[in-house]
Amino acid sequence: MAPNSSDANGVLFETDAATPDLALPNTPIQQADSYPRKYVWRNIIAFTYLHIAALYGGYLFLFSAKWQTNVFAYILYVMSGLGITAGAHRLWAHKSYKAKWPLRVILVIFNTLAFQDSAIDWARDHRMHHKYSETDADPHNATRGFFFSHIGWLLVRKHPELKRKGKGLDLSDLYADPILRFQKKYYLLLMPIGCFILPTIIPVYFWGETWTNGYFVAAMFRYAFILNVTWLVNSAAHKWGDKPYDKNIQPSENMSVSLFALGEGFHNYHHTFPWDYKTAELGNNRLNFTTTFINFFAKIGWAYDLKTVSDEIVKQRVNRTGDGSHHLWGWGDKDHSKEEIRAAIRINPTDDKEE
Ligand code: ST9
Ligand code: ZN
Ligand code: ZN
Repeated sequence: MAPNSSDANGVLFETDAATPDLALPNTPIQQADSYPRKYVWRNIIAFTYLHIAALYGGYLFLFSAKWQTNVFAYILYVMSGLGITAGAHRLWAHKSYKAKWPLRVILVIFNTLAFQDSAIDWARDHRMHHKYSETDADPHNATRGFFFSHIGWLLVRKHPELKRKGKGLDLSDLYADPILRFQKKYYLLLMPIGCFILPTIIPVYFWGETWTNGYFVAAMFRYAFILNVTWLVNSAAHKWGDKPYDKNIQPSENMSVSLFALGEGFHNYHHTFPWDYKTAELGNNRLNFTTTFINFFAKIGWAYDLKTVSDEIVKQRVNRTGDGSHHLWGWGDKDHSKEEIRAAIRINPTDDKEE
C-alpha cells in the first residue's frame, strides 16, 4: 500500500501531502467500531504492579532517598526521554532529520533505557498512529476514550484492522540500520539491564544508597513516570488544548504535556506537519528541550538534513484549517496589512510610531 493511499486519514511524510499547504485531499474522518477487547492478563498484572511500586517509589523519592539518587533518577528521565523523543519519534518514526552513527548509538542506548519496546516496533506503531489517526488502525485510537489511549491499548490485543493495514507499512529504512536491528535482536537482554538492573545497582555502589531506594526510585518510579508522560501525549494531548493548525483533527496544543514531555505536547502542529524535526513552530523552543538537543548535534555535524515547514506554509494552513487560536499573525505582525491596521478601531493607541 502506498503511503498516500486513499484510506489514510493523516499525513505521515511530506510526500503524502496533496494540497499546497501540505494536507490530505479530504477532511479526515475519525471513528472506531466496537470490537470485543481481548485482555492480556500478563500486561494487566505487570502494569498494576509497576504502578503500585512506582507510588511507593514516589514516596521514597520525597522522604527517604539520597539526593544523589533523586538527581540520578532525573538524569535517567531526561536520557530515556530523549531516546523516545529525539530517537524513536523524531528520527526513526518520522525521519524528520538524519543522524550519523555516533548519535544513533547514543539515541539507541537512551531508547533502551526507556523500555518502550524496540525503536523499530515503536516507530511501526507510531507510523500507524499518524497514518490512520483515531481509527481502528491507530494503536491508541483516542476515540475509544482517555483510558484506552493512555494505557488501555497496552492491555488488550491489537485491532485486526491495525494488523491488516499495518502490512502495507514501509519499514525498510528502519530495518536497513544495523544499529536498530541489533537493538531489536538483543532487546530482551539489553532492556532489563538498561531500564531496571543498572538504575538499581548504580546508586547502591556509587553513593551507598539502599537497594530498596535504588529499585523503587531510580527504576520503578522513574520508569512509570516517563511512561505516563509519554502516554499523556496520546491521551491528554489528543483531548485538551487549542487547534491553531487544523481544527478537523483531535490532537491539540497542550502546554502542560510539553513541559514534561521534552517538547512533545504541541500535538496539533505535530499531526499537521509530522516531519518537522521541531514538532512545533520555528522560534518556539520554549518547553522543547528535544529541539535544543537536536540543534546541538546539528552544530557539531552529527545531526543533519533537519526538515522544517516554512512560515508561509504554516500561515496558509493556519488560515485555512486553524481554529483561530494561533498566537502569531496578531496585531502588528510583519504580515499584518497596512489597510487592515488603518481600518481598525483603536482605543487610546500609544504604540504606533512606525505608522
Ligand atoms: C509503551 C509504548 O509504553 C508507548 C508508546 C507511546 C507512543 C506515544 C506517541 C506520542 C508522540 C511522541 C511523544 C513522546 C514523548 C516522550 C516523553 C518522554 C519524557 N504495524 O504487538 P503485537 C502485527 S511500551 C504492522 O504483539 P498483539 C505484526 O505482524 C511499554 N503490523 O500485537 C506483529 O508481529 P511481529 C512496555 C503490526 O498480539 C503482530 O501483529 N511494553 C503492528 O495484539 C503481533 O503484534 C509493553 O508493555 C503495526 N503497528 O499484542 C509491551 N502491530 O511483532 C506492550 C502489530 O512479530 N505490548 N502488528 O512483527 C504488548 O504486550 C503487545 O503489543 C499488545 C498487543 C498486548 C499491546
Ligand atoms: Zn498523536
Ligand atoms: Zn509523531
